[in-house]
Amino acid sequence: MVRTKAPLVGIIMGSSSDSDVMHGAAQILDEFGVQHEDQIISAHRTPDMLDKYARHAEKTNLRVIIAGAGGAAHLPGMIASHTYIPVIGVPIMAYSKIAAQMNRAYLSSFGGLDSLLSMSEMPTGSPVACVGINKSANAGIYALKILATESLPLRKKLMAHKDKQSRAVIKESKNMRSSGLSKFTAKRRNLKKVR
Ligand code: RP5
Repeated sequence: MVRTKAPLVGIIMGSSSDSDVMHGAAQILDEFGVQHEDQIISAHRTPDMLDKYARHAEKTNLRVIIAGAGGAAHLPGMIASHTYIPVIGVPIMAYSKIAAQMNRAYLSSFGGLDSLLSMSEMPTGSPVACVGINKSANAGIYALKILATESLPLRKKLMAHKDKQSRAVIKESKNMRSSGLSKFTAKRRNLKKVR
């Protein structure tokens, strides 16, 4: 475990409804023992908080900010325009359980593409590194990679993580080869049902 005392990563999101998706970033950082500070900051509902958060992030020496938002998703770009700290954006396919229960539209009209473009198409000057739609775990891994440029223990842990991924695929491939695709698929479906 690579335990850090102060938070190195800031995780922010536009709404509490983003938390289920953004949890993926926290999980991977927790797995690596990297502290993170999590907050809800809305670019359009709490615009005054953007600058304050950027100042706070610089003062507390956060190294990376992971910002998730759905819809027009200004949050990552606006935070990036307020600070030198690298920002990784997570486009969110907005999902509101409450709206769904009330039979109201609960998905963004463009299925997250609106948010992805809001982040990846930042005009020159305030870039946001953007992961795929709802791919918050990738944002976490990318943050770890940034941190690993200054931390040997973290670098070693990331390499071990990659090795683990490779071994898992090799094991699955061996199983598929020996059982054949039909049996392999049936077994996999059963496992899913048990889970
Ligand atoms: C964005 O609008 C948030 O990031 C969220 O993804 C989306 C919907 O927000 P709620 O209406 O669920 O608060 O600002």
